[in-house]
Order: sequence, then structure tokens, then C-alpha cells
Amino acid sequence: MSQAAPSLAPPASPRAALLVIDVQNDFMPSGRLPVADGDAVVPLINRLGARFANVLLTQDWHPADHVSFASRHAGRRPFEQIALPYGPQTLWPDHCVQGSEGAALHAELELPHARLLIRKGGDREIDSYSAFVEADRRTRTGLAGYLRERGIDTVYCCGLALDFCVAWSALDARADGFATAVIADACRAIDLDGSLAGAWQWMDQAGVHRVTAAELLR
Ligand code: VGL
Ligand code: ZN
Repeated sequence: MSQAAPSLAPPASPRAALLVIDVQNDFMPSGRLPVADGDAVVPLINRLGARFANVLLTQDWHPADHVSFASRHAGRRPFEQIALPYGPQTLWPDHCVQGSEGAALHAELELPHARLLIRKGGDREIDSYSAFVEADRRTRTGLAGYLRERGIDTVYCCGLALDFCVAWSALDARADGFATAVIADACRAIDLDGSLAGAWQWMDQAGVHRVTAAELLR
């Protein structure tokens, strides 16, 4: 069943926020978990950010021995799946280690009026693709509470990677009752075993809107 998509407040509205997800060096083509063409989103996100009254960012921010790193698991390789207490977990190359240059935001990201930066994935035993709820599907980051307290009911998502952190964040925003859109061309994907098609399917079913940057910039 497809869920009715609630209408989106426009970017300039105090009720809308731009959520800029994981635009970090390790997700750039030269990074440790490269997303093809990942750097292409930076100028577009800068232009989008200027249109929004509310801009928030996330940073993937793992301890050096994080459970999502293949290096933590003897005999395992990046991009394999394992079972963890909270469910299936894809294993990744070491990436976005707290305080490392790879974990830093892209140097050309220019969002001086951004108000909030959420660092996620900091528990060594729990991953967190989503900016709202960690992978145990219980531990909350506090983002929904922040948005509600500030009267924000619409979330526009952009950044990296579309089929992981962007999609999970958009799905959780929607599940928390926010009108939610993904700005498709302000994202890039990893696309592992059909993950991109799967992400769009889940987002469509959940009532996440799909918009383009041009629609918001005109
Ligand atoms: C991400 C895989 C692992 C993302 C983060 O930002 O999409 N993907 N950690
Ligand atoms: Zn990560």
C-alpha cells in the first residue's frame, strides 16, 4: 500500500529544513568508501542551501573499531553482509573515523547558516545510516525532537549516499510524520546489489516525494 504523501512546505518556509547528509571526504571519489561522482553534489547543495531558512547537516562519525567495518570481523571483506544482534549489516571499508581527515566535511561545502550538525554511528556496536534512528531501530538521535521543537514539519534530503544514509533518513523522517522529499540530483548512490532501485521503491511506497534541484531553485 502506498502512503499518502503530505504536502511539502517550500524551501524558504520556516517550516522546512534542508538535511545535508554525509558530504564527507571519505565518500568522495578519492575517499575510503568512494561514491561515484560524489563531489558533483557540492556546488548544487551550496546553491540549494542558500534557499533554505533551516539547514542541518549530518556526519558519519565512527570509532576506529566500528562494528560496520569489515576489518573488525576476521575473514570478512567489505560489502559482505553479516548478522548482528539488531539484524543484517553490510560491512564497509574503514571510513569516517572520528576526527580523521576522511570524516571531515568536503572543504567546498559552503553552508554558513547551517544550525545543527548531527554526528551518527558513534556507538561502536551499532551502525546508523539514518539521521533519526540508529540501526538497532530503537536508539534515537534526537533529530526529530529538534525539528518538532522548532516547528519544522518538512524535510528535504540531499547528499550521500542516496541508497543508504539518504534513503534511511528520508524513510525515518516520513515514519516520524514529516513531509519528506529527496532532491534526486543532489544525491549520488553506492548501488550495491540493486540497493538503489530498492531504495526508490521503499521511498515511493512510504510517500517520500522525489524532486529535482531545478524545481526548488527556480
Ligand atoms: C554510508 C555506508 C556506510 C552513507 C555511511 O553515508 O550512505 N554508507 N556508512
Ligand atoms: Zn558509515
